[in-house]
Amino acid sequence: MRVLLVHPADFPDPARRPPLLPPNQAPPLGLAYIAAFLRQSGHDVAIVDLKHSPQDRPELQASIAAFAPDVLGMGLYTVTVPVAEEIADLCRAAAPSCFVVVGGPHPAGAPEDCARNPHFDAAAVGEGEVMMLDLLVALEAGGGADRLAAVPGLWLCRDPRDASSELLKAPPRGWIDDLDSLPWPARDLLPPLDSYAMTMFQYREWPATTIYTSRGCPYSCIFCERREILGNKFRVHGPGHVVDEIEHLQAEYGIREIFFYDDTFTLDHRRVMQICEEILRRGVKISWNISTHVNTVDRELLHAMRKAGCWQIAYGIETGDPRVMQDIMKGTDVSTVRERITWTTDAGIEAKGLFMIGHPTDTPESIDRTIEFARSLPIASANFKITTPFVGTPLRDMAADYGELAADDYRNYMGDPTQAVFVANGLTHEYLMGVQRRAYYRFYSRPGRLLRLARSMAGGRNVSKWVDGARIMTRLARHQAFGPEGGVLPRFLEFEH
Ligand code: B12
Ligand code: SF4
Repeated sequence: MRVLLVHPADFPDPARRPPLLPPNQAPPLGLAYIAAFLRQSGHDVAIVDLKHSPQDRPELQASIAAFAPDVLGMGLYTVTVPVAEEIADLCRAAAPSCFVVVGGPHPAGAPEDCARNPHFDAAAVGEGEVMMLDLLVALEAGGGADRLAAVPGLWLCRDPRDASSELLKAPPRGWIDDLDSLPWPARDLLPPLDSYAMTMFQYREWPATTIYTSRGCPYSCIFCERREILGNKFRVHGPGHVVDEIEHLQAEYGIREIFFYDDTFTLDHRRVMQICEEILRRGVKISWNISTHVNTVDRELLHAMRKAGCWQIAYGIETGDPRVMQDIMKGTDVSTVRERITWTTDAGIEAKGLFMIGHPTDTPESIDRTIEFARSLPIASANFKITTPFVGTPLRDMAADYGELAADDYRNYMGDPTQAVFVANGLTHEYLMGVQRRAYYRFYSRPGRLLRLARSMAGGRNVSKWVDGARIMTRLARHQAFGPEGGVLPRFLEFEH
């Protein structure tokens, strides 16, 4: 069958001001994994990454018509639901018999919402590789609501265009245990990897790209949707497979830096030690950085990681207030955070702090504590996100009891303080906007940190990073002087992940 996988993003809007920074793009690895798996079974697959390569409506409709897909699969975020509805309609106009299925973060948290959406034929809950293959087999056998509803993980309405018709829920799909049985993501179906913009804080060497070496997270942070998306059972690619993938990326794409996008890369200490040993044993020269939870690192591991090329760890810290830390069930405490970050910098690795503002039990005082805690830590960089209650999270269920939840417009799920979806009792939109700016100014007002920021912009041996840095500084200066918002530093520093 002919399968078109689309990573939706807003259509180009000439009236909208270009962002200060190119948005973090990062290849859609989930779609690339699905594509590789389907291709292995003989299906004809293409990927359109609209986040990377925007197309306007007529252009997209023409490319869909040219490919003539039997199935359109889209990976949906909450914020991309409205545009995905438009894409589904364009697809029907171009290829009327095409079956439209949506999967990824939003359907994982809100399966009924997506299954009842008359723009889509079905919603997929869980990992897409085997599920899509099962779906293609069911469609090849003639489709029909009952046959499709036997595909584990699939939700649909008996009449897909009638939201009030019977909702059919297939049994849940189990998680893929043996990740090494999956082929590498079909990066060859994506635009060239070195044309993907990453934020300059995510790499030291260029070209850089992302790898996902584990799935699932056993922690229970109330704001996080990861468990709905990939489960709470931690599953991994083996060390040999990970280093093979690094070597493959070096050989095929000239990659010199890897960002391990795993949620908790260091959860399995032994595996990470083995990855480091394998990198050294094979003499692989690669610069890399990761994200993880503070509890999962120790001194030995950090030293081994440094030796194998790791230069930065982004830690989800979320708050500096001990009470809020408990309320959000982060599974750690502020003294452990400080200890592990000190160990990290002692090992010669830079630490980055990921914080959130506007937790349900946040107050102006607890937010001040977060800002001061961030300032006091030996971290080189930080970001301060506005808390967003995604559907499917415990936070979403409790949000209305703790503040004002304006949840209806999915376009607002960008974490932008001007359109905050959730404002905790005692806070306001204006306060959130002001305090986020203050957080950035306070954090970066230390000369050492400003210097580090300037160093990030300077590219070392990377000419493209120098060019980017210069362009951004020019834009910053222009906006700072003439822009309507005044302080644009926060917007500039609010990298995406
Ligand atoms: C990498 C990443 C990005 C990248 C790449 C996006 C991509 N599509 O891969 C970039 C930087 C572009 C990005 C941007 C944003 N992101 Co992001 N991102 C992630 C991150 C860290 C990892 C995703 C990943 O690669 N996973 C690994 C692969 C293997 O898994 P997967 O993508 O989930 O895919 C599997 C299944 O979900 C499923 N599946 C996925 N798609 C489909 C489609 C079909 C048809 C089927 C059947 C199955 C299926 O099968 C796949 C393989 O098993 C996640 C966190 C997380 N762990 O999920 C956040 C996350 C997905 N992002 C999030 C958000 C909010 C955003 C932004 C809105 C941030 C912002 N403020 O700008 C933007 C919006 C993007 C846009 N399109 O406009 C949220 C989404 C929550 C939600 N419900 O909306 C997450 C969950 C982080 C969070 N806050 O908790 N992101
Ligand atoms: S540790 Fe990270 S990935 Fe795991 S539940 Fe918490 S925020 Fe989500």
